[in-house]
Amino acid sequence: MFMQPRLPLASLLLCASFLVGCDRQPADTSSAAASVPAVAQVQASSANAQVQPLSLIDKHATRQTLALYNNLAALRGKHMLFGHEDSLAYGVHWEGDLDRSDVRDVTGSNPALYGWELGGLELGQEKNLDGVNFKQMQEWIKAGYSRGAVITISWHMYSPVSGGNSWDKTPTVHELIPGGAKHEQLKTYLDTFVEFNAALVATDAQGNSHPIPVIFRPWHEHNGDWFWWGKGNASEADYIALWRFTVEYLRDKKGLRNLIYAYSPDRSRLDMGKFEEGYFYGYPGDDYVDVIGLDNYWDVGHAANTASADEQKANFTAALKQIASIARARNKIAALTETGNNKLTLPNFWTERILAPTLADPLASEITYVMVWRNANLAREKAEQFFAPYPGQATAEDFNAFFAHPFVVFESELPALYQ
Ligand code: BMA
Repeated sequence: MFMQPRLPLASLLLCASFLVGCDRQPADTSSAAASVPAVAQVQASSANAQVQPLSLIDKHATRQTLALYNNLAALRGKHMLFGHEDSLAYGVHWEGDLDRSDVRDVTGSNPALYGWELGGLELGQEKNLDGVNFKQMQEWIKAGYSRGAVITISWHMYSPVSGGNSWDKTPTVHELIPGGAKHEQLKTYLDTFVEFNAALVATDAQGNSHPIPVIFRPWHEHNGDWFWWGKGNASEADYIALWRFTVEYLRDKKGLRNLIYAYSPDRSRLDMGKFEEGYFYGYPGDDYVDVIGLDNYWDVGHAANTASADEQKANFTAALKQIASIARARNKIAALTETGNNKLTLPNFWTERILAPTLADPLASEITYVMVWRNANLAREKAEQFFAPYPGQATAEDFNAFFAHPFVVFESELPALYQ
């Protein structure tokens, strides 16, 4: 195991020009982290002078939140951040450590992006549906941010109508939207996040505190039929109303200024021949979305996908191209908001199924980040479920090759994303 020092952005961008063949030689680390140029500064240089700053749907977003968005945009085609859900909370063979990650156990670095999940917060539970203590989660979020990493949050919300979990298909959405019988309940549920978010505060070098930017990804995979907010369990109009209300409540009514809103349909229910038509099912509108996301487990060896590996790789590339193009047309960024091959059974998964098909096309490689899902703790959950390797796992070596590739950014190599 080894820890690489942060790579100053200038050298990242230099490496980036060719994507391959650029050795990860950490440049002069004697210059302190403070002197690492922000992407925004580099963007102002002649090489990127034509890049227009993007804007968020929250016109009053904090400086750091807007900087994150534009710095992610500036990485397009050059680098992709690697993320992992619940990375610091537990691993396949460990639990209880406060500063550990399966990703770091294998590569020496934490992921560049941390996914966290709120399911159960709305019920007043101390722990989320996967056993993560919310107070500790706040500490991990602060720690990740203090190291320069990115935070994203999803929410497998329980149904306020049936009391069942998010996979309970009881029609619920119509009752939650304005005018619905459970609308007030939705507000109290959202309030639990407002309170949770209030604790996500950091202090800058000048001693001023600010809220930690969060890529907020509610109501995901809505074009599938497995969640109560999904297709078939809610009408498209009601889904859109739910999304819009969520944004308006958090942004306009509660004044949260640190959120970047990510929209993420599921690839398994998208017909590649009619991608946009399917992708925009339930789209709440350009004024309600910042990240053009996609959850894609389908093209990376999903058990039910009978297509050949080559077809899957081609579709993986094509799907990334589609979302990158949708994002470009709307002056937004694209991201692979969830992906992974459960139990990592495919050889060379990282380089052959994620990296190569991403780099296969310049537009596809405009994806700003890729996040894999959680590594369930085997002893506690008594079921094998993991999407990142742990030491000794069959893809660990290939994961290190993925880590070592200049296109892929882990926490140890992050440029300054918040300036
Ligand atoms: C699913 C699985 C479940 C988990 C849920 C919410 O994809 O990982 O085990 O409870 O996400 O995190």
